[in-house]
Amino acid sequence: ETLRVGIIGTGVMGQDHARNFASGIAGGRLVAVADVNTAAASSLAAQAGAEHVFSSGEELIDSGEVDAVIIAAPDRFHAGLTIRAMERGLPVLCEKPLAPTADEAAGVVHRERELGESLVTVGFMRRFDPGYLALKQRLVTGMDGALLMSHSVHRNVDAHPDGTSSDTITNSGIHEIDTIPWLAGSPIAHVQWTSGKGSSLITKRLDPQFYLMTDAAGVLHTVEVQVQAQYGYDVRCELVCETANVELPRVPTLVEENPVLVSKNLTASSAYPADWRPRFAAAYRAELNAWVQAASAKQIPEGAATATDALRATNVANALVESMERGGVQVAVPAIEEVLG
Ligand code: ISE
Repeated sequence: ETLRVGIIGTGVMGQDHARNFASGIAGGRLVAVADVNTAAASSLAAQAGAEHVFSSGEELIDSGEVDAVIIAAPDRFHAGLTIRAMERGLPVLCEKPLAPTADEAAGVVHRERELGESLVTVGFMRRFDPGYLALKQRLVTGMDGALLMSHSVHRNVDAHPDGTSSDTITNSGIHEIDTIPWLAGSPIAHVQWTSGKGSSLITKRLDPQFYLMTDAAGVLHTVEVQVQAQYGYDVRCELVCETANVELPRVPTLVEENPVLVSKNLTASSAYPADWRPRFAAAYRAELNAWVQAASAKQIPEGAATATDALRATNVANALVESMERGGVQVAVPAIEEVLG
């Protein structure tokens, strides 16, 4: 039986998931789209062949027309919509982050525990990226000795215009914050935020930012996040192990539309993607396929981020925000049991 899916939100990610459904996802069909901007919802629904249009996420969730929901509304609506879908017994794929604050994310985990059913998958798609998966598989074998350090770089072409310095952490850096402990197999225990000279091209946030994070095993992880890098979408990750150094290939070679390096006129060149969609296209497709399969059985895909994983990530992100607000002091990450109260 085909899973009837509804998408809430018609921004970049709502559109991207709809496009993936239109190109065929086994076992699932997009049947409904919701957005307060009903014109945008109607036009996406028409493009994707979805028959129902709603002017709010709540109406879509309550409609009885969907078996499962993708939440791609702005971050501040994620937790409330997720709880509503859970209460209706609908499996959810909520875009990251589950919430900008650990308190809101904890609210979702509380409700999930009360309801006694885990129906929430959080869209940390890097967990489905072939490159990150290969890093993880290699670490698990132990063939390179112990992990000693990791270095990550996360650069966007330009930032969401209204974003703040905290949003850089809770919306962008949150990817590394989720991926690093997933790779290392150890939770982040201490964090420290720092920055130096900022770009004059962006006024609302400090950019770039730099994070030092230590996991429970004492491994040091460095993260640079720059949301106004201009030159291209660029995500790097390097693992420093005892007997080897393992890293993701540089981005241009991974862009599906332009997988070659061209040398011409005394110049070597290759295209960077303008944003995350081409870079993580394979990850998004794999994530959606796995989620549709799992949601049909009211499950969460193996390896995907659960609500508790997402709470853990937001909890670390909030500790980084605290470090930033306190002038870059080191902050101990509170245990999530503490946050859950
Ligand atoms: C965006 O929401 C994403 O999730 C992208 O992967 C990330 O690179 C970007 O910084 C975020 O704003």
